[in-house]
Amino acid sequence: MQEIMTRLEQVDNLNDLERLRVEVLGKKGILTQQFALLKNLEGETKKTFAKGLNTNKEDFEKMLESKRESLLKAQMNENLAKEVVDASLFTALHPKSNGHPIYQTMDRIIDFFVNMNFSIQTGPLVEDDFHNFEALNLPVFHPARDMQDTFYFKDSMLLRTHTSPVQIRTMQSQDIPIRMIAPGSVFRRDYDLTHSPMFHQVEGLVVEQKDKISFVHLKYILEDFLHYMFGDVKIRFRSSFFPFTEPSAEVDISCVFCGGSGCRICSHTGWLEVLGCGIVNQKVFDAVGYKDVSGYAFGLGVERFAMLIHRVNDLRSFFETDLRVLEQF
Ligand code: 2U9
Repeated sequence: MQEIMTRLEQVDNLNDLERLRVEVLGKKGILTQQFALLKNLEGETKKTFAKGLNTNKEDFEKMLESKRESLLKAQMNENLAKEVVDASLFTALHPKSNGHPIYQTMDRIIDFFVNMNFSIQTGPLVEDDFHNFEALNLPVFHPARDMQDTFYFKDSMLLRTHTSPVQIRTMQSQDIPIRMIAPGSVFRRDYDLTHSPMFHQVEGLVVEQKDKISFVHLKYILEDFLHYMFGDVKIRFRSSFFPFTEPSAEVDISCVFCGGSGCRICSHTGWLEVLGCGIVNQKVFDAVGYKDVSGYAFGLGVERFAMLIHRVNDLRSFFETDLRVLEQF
């Protein structure tokens, strides 16, 4: 028995432990065979022998169990060491993102208007003809519809070509005063250095009682906004035309590349166009059932802003998801 206990002590894996258990306690095991001998004995001899055997069995089983436990523990530790996860590895290989340059720009634009007490409104990307065109004074045969090439679905639904339908929906569901911006993606059939079929706009709308809004309010907020975005630039308002505003203007800043002296990027004019705006056309208010109100509106393309801020000359580099490009922002 001493020899068995010594061997048990030396076992260093679970397989050998099970083999030794069978060798001792199995059907033909050493102890099992000794227990079988009891039937040939009688009286005191049998009692003494049985007692000795039981003690041996108990000792063996006790030690077997504690050995099994320590071997299991060792094996678990070994497995844990092999499966260890280095939680610092991911961050080391993937530095924290600054966010996509388009969204960085969009966030900065939104920050300005939120500080100016504008609310943020959103709406569906798939729109109907009324909200995207009709209500904005672009009726079915209006030539202005040709200004934008539109993605149409079979059932006369379309991908919104501007975020303006959000303003229409907001006016349909809320009363004045309205003081909102609509940031989001829009879709037009266009693709070149400065046009992408999907791009982002931020449009704004302020509506109050009749005669409470004039071009001065619009001019003040847009000048403040453009200085916030581009720093110390010159700003000029140029008369223009949009079906949804009357009067309308386009807004230029002095060229951020040449400082206004004229270069290839500003076509030697010294000016860059960055915004469109105007006093909301009365026909738009008629379409949503607003009476005795006045308002101003503006719109801008976020990609154009990001290109000017980061001095990128091909807008497609924003959408090619090339980390070597995106990591530079
Ligand atoms: C309502 C009433 C008026 C939004 C406006 C512009 C002028 C404009 C362009 C800028 C660059 C579109 O992304 S771009 O190509 N936008 O020039 N947008 S006024 O006027 C509205 C909108 C909604 C109900």
